[in-house]
Amino acid sequence: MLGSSSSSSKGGGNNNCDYSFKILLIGDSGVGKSSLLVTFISNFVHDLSPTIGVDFKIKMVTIGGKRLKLTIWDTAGQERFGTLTSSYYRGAHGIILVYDVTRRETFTNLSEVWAKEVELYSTNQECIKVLVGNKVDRDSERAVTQEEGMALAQQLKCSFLECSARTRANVHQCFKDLVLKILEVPTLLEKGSTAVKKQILQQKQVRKPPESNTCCFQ
Ligand SMILES: Nc1nc2c(ncn2[C@@H]2O[C@H](COP(=O)(O)OP(=O)(O)OP(=O)(O)O)[C@@H](O)[C@H]2O)c(=O)[nH]1
Ligand SMILES: [Mg+2]
Repeated sequence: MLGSSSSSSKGGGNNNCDYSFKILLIGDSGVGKSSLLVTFISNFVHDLSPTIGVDFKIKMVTIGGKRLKLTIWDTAGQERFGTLTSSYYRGAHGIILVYDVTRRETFTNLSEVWAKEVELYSTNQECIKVLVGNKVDRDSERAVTQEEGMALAQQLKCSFLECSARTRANVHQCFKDLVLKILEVPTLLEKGSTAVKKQILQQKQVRKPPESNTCCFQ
């Protein structure tokens, strides 16, 4: 179960956690990526302006006795950011692919644009993906059925959830499912382990040649 959690915005080191996971939100502009993030971080629902560039927020959660630091990256759906694209995806442990259930093109773009980008740039082969249909509170305007969402999730080999950042329905569930799945994958766990990262850092420091004052122009 997703235990007691506290949230903070930018910053925060890795010292107080067992694992540090990088999670990405992707999808077309206006599907509700930033709204989902704000709802998850602060339970606060309000109208947001389109994201400019890339933003991230940090949330600390305790799950199964492990302290986790989630760094959740949010990017503007309307602009591509060229050379930055690969660094956005690099090292991600989990990716949330979001579409708007009332706008069909946001659903087709997930398979035609976003999923291809994930394949191209994702560096963790076993990275966990969740497909999320947002804005289910506007059910009368629905343009994508739940069955279609489930079929795409099967095709993309990921889990599927419908939610609403407006009513908060299923928002926590979506992040919780993702984190629980990440915790089941040993290679992702190892990559997210702060203890392993500290060890690697220490080994690097040991290997560093001692500083010398002697002149080498001899
Ligand atoms: N009715 C409803 N409106 C929502 C929901 N989620 C987001 N919105 C609204 O949809 C609009 C776009 O939401 P954002 O969170 O800014 O969308 P985004 O995906 O971050 O967009 P970009 O930053 O441009 O990529 C805002 O007016 C939100 O208030 C939802 O679940 N239901
Ligand atoms: Mg946004």
